[in-house]
Amino acid sequence: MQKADLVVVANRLPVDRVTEADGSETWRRSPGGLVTALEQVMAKTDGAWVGWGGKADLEMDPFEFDGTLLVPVRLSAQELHDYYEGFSNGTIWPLYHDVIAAPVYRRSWWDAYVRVNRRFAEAAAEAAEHEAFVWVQDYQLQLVPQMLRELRPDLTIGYFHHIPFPAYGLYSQLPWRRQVLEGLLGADVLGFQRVADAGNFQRSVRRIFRYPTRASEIAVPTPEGGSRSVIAAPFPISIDAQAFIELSQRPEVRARAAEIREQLGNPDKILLGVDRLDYTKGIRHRLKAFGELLDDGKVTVGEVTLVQIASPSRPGVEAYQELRDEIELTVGRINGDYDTMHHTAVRYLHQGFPREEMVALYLAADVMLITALRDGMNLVAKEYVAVRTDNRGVLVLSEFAGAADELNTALLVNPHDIDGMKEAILRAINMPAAEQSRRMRALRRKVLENDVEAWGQSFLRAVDAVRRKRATGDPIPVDVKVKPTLRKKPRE
Ligand code: GDG
Repeated sequence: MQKADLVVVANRLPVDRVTEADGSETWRRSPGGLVTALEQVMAKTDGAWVGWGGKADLEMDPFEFDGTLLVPVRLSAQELHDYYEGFSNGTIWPLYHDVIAAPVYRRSWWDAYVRVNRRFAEAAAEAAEHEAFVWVQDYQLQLVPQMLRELRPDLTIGYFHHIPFPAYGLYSQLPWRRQVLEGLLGADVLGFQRVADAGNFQRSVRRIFRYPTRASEIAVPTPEGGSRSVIAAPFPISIDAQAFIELSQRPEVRARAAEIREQLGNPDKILLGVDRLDYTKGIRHRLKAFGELLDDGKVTVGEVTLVQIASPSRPGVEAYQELRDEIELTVGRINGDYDTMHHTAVRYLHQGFPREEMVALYLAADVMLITALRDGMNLVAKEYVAVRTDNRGVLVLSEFAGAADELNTALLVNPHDIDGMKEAILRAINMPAAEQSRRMRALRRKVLENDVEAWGQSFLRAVDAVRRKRATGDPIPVDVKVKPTLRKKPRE
């Protein structure tokens, strides 16, 4: 097999298997944010991507796609149940999102997680050139860094954590808390979304292992009796802002935005929510606030419509099935009480859409509602801001989304405070154009400056610094050690 200088390891390959009209099966680039985020990094070098192909028991040799070597990892249906739906999405996801839902601790899930992580590590070890850089992505693969280091000590290893890292008081619930930290500490650079996530991680390392830390540098003992520098720092992820702007300028997308308004019966104000159907996103809290505003007569159907896109997610996990039922019951009640023949209170769509349609929705929406109870970053917030080139529109943003650290001129809300959220929604609906513009300008500046390319570059700069230190003993520069990309103070 050909070897790569840069290997990305992620739960999923960046492609989806699709059936053509003639019945044949091919691959198509998947629309996900991670794909676009890493595309630019991959384009510059001989890259390989290790991941699951999206179908149980798919046994396939590595193959080339758009200049990248794709290395499929085989997972059985049972492994998907235990490693993916079980340990990743039934244990780690709720625990790391501050136990919004109760995490389930099951030893058979953990065993599968270890086994599958080893398989990913072995595939990455196989694909990597001598002294290559391997970039592991996210919570499904927390053990891969250390497993990989044992297999291939010559590699430089990065890990990016897309979701929050919880405070020690919660993290310590995890029966395998030592093993998971050991797994992560196999990396040279650990990237988190927020200052607070990197801080929580470091505190867990100090509490459990007592390893010394200085700014973002952790001294991890080596088997030889020395120590190794690991950087654990915030690198807030972003979007390809220019690509979103470009889409938003297309005449057909703009025409579609106007058509959406028309089809909704030309309400004065359109509120929009776009989320994977997930209990972390605060969809129920948002509906509660909106429903009460209708009850109070503060908003009227026909004048205001809420469009809620809830893209289908993790249908095999029980908590998601229950959430879907609850949301659909609530939407049904609100609409039953308030709809007219001409207008709906909530236009709810449990569907996925092409990116063009998403951008048209962002353009059509006067107010974007992001009310996550906990969210690593929330790219939807950044996408909405990027396409508002006329500086109009209002972003209502939960302070519990990582994006709030940067996008602090949004209307920040605590989604648990329903009255506060109602006030913010009313304020957004009635905000004068000059204030919209002032806030949106500041938001757009942040998103355009800190785009996904800047994110990738700042991570790779930290990787280079660790490499240099290893090769020449040069100390890690201060700008890498201390909050590499965020300029403002942390908000705990
Ligand atoms: C995780 C973390 C972190 C959604 N529905 C459709 C669609 N989307 C796109 C959005 C956006 C992406 O999916 C969702 O990203 P988010 O960041 O909002 O949320 P998660 O999926 O939970 O992502 C999160 C992220 O990783 C990155 O690190 O920010 O905190 O939870 O790009 O536009 N795209 C299309 N159709 C849909 O129906 N085309």
